[in-house]
Amino acid sequence: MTNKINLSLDQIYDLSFKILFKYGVSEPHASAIAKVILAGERDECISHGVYRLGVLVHTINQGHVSKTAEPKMTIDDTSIVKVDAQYAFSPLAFEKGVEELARKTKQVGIAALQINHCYHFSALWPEVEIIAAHGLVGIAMTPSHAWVTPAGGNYPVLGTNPLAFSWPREHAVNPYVFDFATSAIARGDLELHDRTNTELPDNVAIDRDGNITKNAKAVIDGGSMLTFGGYKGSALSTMIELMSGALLEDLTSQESLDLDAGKKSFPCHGELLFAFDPSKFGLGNIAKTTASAERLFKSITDQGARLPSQRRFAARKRSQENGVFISKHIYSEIQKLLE
Ligand code: NDP
Ligand code: PYC
Repeated sequence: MTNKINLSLDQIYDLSFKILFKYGVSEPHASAIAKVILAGERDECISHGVYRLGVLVHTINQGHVSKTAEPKMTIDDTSIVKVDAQYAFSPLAFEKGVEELARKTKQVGIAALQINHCYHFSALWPEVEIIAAHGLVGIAMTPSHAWVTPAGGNYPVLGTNPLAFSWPREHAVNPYVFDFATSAIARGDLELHDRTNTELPDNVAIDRDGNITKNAKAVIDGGSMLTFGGYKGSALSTMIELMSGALLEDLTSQESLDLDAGKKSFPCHGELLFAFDPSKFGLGNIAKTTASAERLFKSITDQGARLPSQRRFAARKRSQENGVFISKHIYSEIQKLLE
């Protein structure tokens, strides 16, 4: 652990907040973003923890993102809650809309939260976990930048487009949650491979000539990423472009990358979330639903397989007890942001 530095969770939050505030981000935005960064670092999702602060500051310095705009929520008699982030970062827009999403869902059984015009940098599991904490099933999706070539194609048009799902469980058991990029590797992880000069896994990306490569730099310099599961990941990713891009009258990953115009800022687009109230589905016997779900989870874990997020929840417990261990290299880069 000599190349690591140990920080408490409060220190991670304070450091993130301080940096964002120094660069002019308003208190409510800095607080909402710092919470998300803290969650990433705490759960050992390194590509979406404090490492993100450098790109956040870079994005701020490009001058397009709003550091202060307050999200505007529109509530009408449909089951769709709309929040316009007004070209600020996404976490505050989510915070603004999620309570209303939960209220509508409990009223009518199913509702959606549409977020428009947000700069998006975060993992989606913190959001679907909040939906699960309301006792609701959650789904979230968002485009990103067009770094990913569709299966069978030869140039990138899709984003790394994450898809997240949560299922609430009773008796203080953590919810069932998965959250993954529909690319074979998340961009954040690819960037970390580039920084640490380590090889990419097999079959996740191609170089500018279309050859499979393990060299992250060759991907960043004119190559592209692949979807997971070939044409299946490609179709899921396309669905996410349609549902959280076109359907919301917001940008697709291609349009987001065009807007970026080579500045290497975070993507700017929309996000779509759904919530379902389990007590309003089925035939009126929620105990049957719960028992059925628990039987399924047990039949998975009984054979030695793990549930998604199990690693994350174990990491969370460790971090809550011992704080987090950050690479000294990343820590010193973050400290420079305060100079
Ligand atoms: P991973 O491949 O690391 O993990 C995907 C999911 O699978 C997690 O829920 C993980 O749980 C689970 N999992 C991993 N291994 C196993 C296993 N052996 N058995 C069962 N479940 C398993 O995620 P990605 O690298 O694809 O994505 C990382 C993050 O990047 C995501 O949080 C995503 O939201 C974010 N992202 C954000 C984007 C954006 O535009 N905002 C774009 C793309 C990605 P566990 O965590 O416990 O390992
Ligand atoms: O890791 O692919 C990624 C990503 C894109 C935007 C935020 N994270």
